[in-house]
Amino acid sequence: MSDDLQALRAETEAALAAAADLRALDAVRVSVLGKSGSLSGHLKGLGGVPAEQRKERGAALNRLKAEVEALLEARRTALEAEALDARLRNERADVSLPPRPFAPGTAADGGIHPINRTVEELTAIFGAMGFKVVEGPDIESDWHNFGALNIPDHHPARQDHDTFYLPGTMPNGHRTVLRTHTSPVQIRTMTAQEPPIRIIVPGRTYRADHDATHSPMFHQVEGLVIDRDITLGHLKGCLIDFLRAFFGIADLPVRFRSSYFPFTEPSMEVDIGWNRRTGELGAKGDGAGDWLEILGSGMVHPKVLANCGLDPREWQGFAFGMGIERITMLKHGMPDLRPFYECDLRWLRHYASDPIAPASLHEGI
Ligand code: 2NL
Repeated sequence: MSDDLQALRAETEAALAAAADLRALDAVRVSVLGKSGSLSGHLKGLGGVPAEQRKERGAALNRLKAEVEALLEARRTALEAEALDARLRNERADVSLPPRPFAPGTAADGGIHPINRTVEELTAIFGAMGFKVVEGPDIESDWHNFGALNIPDHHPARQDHDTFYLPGTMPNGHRTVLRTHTSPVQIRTMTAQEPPIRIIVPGRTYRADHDATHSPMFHQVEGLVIDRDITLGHLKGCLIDFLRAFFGIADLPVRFRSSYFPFTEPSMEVDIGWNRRTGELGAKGDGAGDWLEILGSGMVHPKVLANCGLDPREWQGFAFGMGIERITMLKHGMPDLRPFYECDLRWLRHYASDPIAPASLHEGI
């Protein structure tokens, strides 16, 4: 390469190294490769080069041009990375900013729906006991919803549940239903993973029923514990602790009453103490004390375990289920379930909870 081109390359390299930001870099590009740039000047001057040197000179200029373009690109990449590093160092979210003020006269400017609040509370309480949350599909096969749970084809429970059957079948021939409880998610969990299992399953469920205390879409939470040595004692301790934490009443009376479900044996319904006259939950005292049914539970039926591929001689456990609307209504003294889904802003503002204060055990829920 001729001396003048070597000098041009050295100058360009020095200018590139000195370019401290992308604007300076662009100025270097224009001064070398721009219309009246130094390299462009040499290219234009090719016509005046003696014919025998022109070919070689032209090739050298083109090589230099490619070299300069590569150097520019490399410097650009380096400067962009530096600029990003600097932004990441300097830009921080200001977490001290105050929240948006509530609209005058309202309890909350966007709040947590009481159903979701109850799910948050359940998750906090059972989470502290080592349970994990699992979810599953609303549209289920009748095997996961009924068959695996020891509810055979013509069992009255299939009618009791007022099931919404959907048109068509699954590829394996099973009928499709809107799940009538969240148990199919536990069936899927037991089928898919080895015990120990300790899960709660909150979610939407569907039954063809509609009045002041029933909605065709409602919410349930079920729990499942499977291990080698789980007993009825574990079931009772777990549910007593849960009910007292959820209702915030340390001495809430809890009663276990024998019952029947096809998927548990033995089965027990669980009642809590309340005052029928005032609707108040808690210890009985003034003679108006009564029991209120709150949830269902039992030891998982050996047939259900076997249906999920678990050997009932090796594994056992307990399960329970309850309605989320029902426990939410009881906790807050709500008389009617329909407003949960009516989106009346006055009702929502009254019952919504603060989105910035999530449920936690520290609040004594
Ligand atoms: C109720 C009763 C209950 C269960 C749900 C369950 C699930 C599996 C196996 C065994 Cl996979 N049991 N769930 C057990 C007992 C009662 O719910 O009254 N719910 C509102």
